Amino acid sequence: MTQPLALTVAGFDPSGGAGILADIKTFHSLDVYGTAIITALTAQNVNRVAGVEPVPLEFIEKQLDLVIEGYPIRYLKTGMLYSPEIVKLVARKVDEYQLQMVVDPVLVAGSGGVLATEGLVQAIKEHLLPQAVLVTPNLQEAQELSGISIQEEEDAIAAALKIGKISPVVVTGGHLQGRDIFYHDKLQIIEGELIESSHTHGSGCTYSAAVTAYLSRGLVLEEALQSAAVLVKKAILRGRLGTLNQFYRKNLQHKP
Ligand code: PXL
Repeated sequence: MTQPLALTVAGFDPSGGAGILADIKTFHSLDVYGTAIITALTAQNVNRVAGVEPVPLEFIEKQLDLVIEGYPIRYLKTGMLYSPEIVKLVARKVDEYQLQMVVDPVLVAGSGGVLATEGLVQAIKEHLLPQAVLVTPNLQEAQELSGISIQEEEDAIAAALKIGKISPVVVTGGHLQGRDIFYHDKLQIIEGELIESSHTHGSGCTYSAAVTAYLSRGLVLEEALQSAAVLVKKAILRGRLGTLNQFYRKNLQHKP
């Protein structure tokens, strides 16, 4: 079998825990060849975001065209897209090249630093979600996308049902006893356990990258979600420096 490929379109977090670096480490650990397009540079560590420099739109487009011209990419994931303009560009390219897209609707960093500009949530809903094979909000992102305030599991289910009208969705566990709520035609609870850890910076990126990698390896959506949840749990347990540790090729044991 030739090595599967995937593309991430996301921001650069120099701390190495989240963003493009987390995505590429995760792809690599699952033996998926990773390609990457940076939407914005950030200056941050696990405690704070000190700056964001978006890449010019025309240059993002040029990179996308060249990667897709050079490689048979079928699956991509999006992370920090930062502005409605970048969202619209990615949506146009996904349509043009008929790509299968997993959307991680990144709005803020683990530290609370803002990674989005005005109108991002609306642009994601309008332009990206109708084309997505999956959207992977955490509780806060699910709240923003649905407009439903989430205090307990019932609220997260209501948010999943609402977002699920536009795209298959998994609302990731975090604070809901570690369970993930998946809605695609029907509701499914993906059991997990809540892990108390301070090494969670980048867990959303790693999860959505793992789902994308498993899909590119040929798993169906539900299997990809289950496998990604197991991987992220292990990565959190092995965390270092306030971030996850994707433990590279040792992850090959997760390979189906
Ligand atoms: O985890 C969300 C995220 C995504 N993308 C970038 C980030 C972060 C969190 O810090 O820095 C670039």
